[in-house]
Amino acid sequence: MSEALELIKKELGPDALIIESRKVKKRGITGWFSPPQVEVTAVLESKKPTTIEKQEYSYPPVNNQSESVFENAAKEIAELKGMLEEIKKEAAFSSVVDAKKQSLGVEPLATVRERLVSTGMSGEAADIILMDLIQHGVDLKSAQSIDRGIRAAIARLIRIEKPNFIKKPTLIFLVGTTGVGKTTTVAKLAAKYHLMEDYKVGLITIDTYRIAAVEQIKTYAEIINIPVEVAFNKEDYLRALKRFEDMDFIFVDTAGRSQNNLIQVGELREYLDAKKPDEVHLVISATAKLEDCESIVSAFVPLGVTHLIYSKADETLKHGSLFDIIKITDLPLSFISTGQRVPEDLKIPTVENVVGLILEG
Ligand SMILES: Nc1nc2c(ncn2[C@@H]2O[C@H](COP(=O)(O)OP(=O)(O)OP(=O)(O)O)[C@@H](O)[C@H]2O)c(=O)[nH]1
Ligand SMILES: [Mg+2]
Repeated sequence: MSEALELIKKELGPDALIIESRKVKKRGITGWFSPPQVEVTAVLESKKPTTIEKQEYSYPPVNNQSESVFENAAKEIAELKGMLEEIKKEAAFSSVVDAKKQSLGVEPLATVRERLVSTGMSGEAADIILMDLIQHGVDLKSAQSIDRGIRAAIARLIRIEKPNFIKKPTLIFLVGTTGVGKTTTVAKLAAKYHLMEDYKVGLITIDTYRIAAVEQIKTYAEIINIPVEVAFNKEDYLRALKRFEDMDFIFVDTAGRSQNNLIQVGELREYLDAKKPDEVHLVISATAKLEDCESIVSAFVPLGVTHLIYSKADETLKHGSLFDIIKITDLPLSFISTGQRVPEDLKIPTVENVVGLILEG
C-alpha cells in the first residue's frame, strides 16, 4: 500500500485524492497461486480517475517440479469446483421442491397416497381414490379440500345396502370361510328383524358337519323364540322352505368353506340351485389378509353373492382393506359386526361411518 501511495504521489502530485483501495486477486486458476495485489483508485482535482496496480510479490521461480505440483493442484481444484457445482445444483433442486410445496401449500399427492396406504388399503385402491379426486377437480392447493375430497371420493365409490324385504318370504344366505362369524351374525339378524322390527323370521342351517354347529344355532333360535330347521340335504332344505312359506325372512346359515377348497364351495351351489335365494351375503373378517380376501372373493362371488358383511371389525385397528374388498367385488356392504354380543354388536353402517372406519379406523 505504501508503495502504491508513493506511485500516486509521483504521478498525480500531492493533491491526489484516494477514493478507493482494495485487495484483489489475479483472475483465472493462476490467480489462486499469486500473491495478493492492492488496487488503489485516486483522482486529481480534474476528477479524472486513474488506476494504478501494484504487484507486491513476484511469482516464485518456476521449475519442472513446481510445474507438476501446479498441475496436480489445478486438477484438484477443478474437481473441487465440479463437486461444488453438484452441491449447488442439489441445493437449487431441493429449494425448487420446497418452493413448489410452499406454493401448493400441501403435501404432494405421493404423500397423500402413502397416507391412504397406511390405512391398510392397497396401492391400487389408493390410486382409484386419487384418480376420482383428480377427476372431480378437487383443489389440490389446500390440505383441507384434499381431505374433504378423499372422503367424498370414498363415499362415491362405496355402496351401503341393508337386506331388502323383497317378498314374503325373503330368502337370505350367509356364506364365507370358517369361523368368520356367520352363525353369530345369523342370530344377530334374526334378533334384529324379529325382536326389534317384529318380522316373522325362520332359520335354516345346512351346516350339519359338526354337532356343535347345529346346537349353536338351535340355542340362538330358542333364545330369540323363532323356529329353526336343520337340512342335511337338498330335500330337507326344500321341505324347510315349504314350512317357512309364511315367514317374512328366512336366514340360511351355511358351513364355513375354505376359499382354497372349491369342491366344498361348490357343494353350496346345490342348495342355491335348488331354490335361488333373494340375497347372498358374503361374510369377510376384518382380520383376513388382503391377498386372502382376493381368493375368498373369487371363490365365493361366482355363487351369486349380492352383499358383503364385514365381521370382527373390533379385532383390528386398520380397515383400509375394506375399501379393497368393496372395490374388488363391486358389492354393497350390508352390515358390520363389531363383537360377539347378540344382537348388540351388529351395526347397520352409514356411508359416513364406513368412510371414517376406512380412514381413521
Ligand atoms: N371379536 C368378534 N368375535 C366374533 C364376531 N363375530 C363372531 N365372533 C366370534 O367368532 C367365533 C366364531 O363365530 P361363528 O359365528 O361360530 O363363526 P362361523 O362363521 O359360523 O364359524 P363356522 O360355522 O365354524 O364356519 C365365535 O367365538 C364368535 O363369538 C365379531 O364381530 N367380533
Ligand atoms: Mg357357523
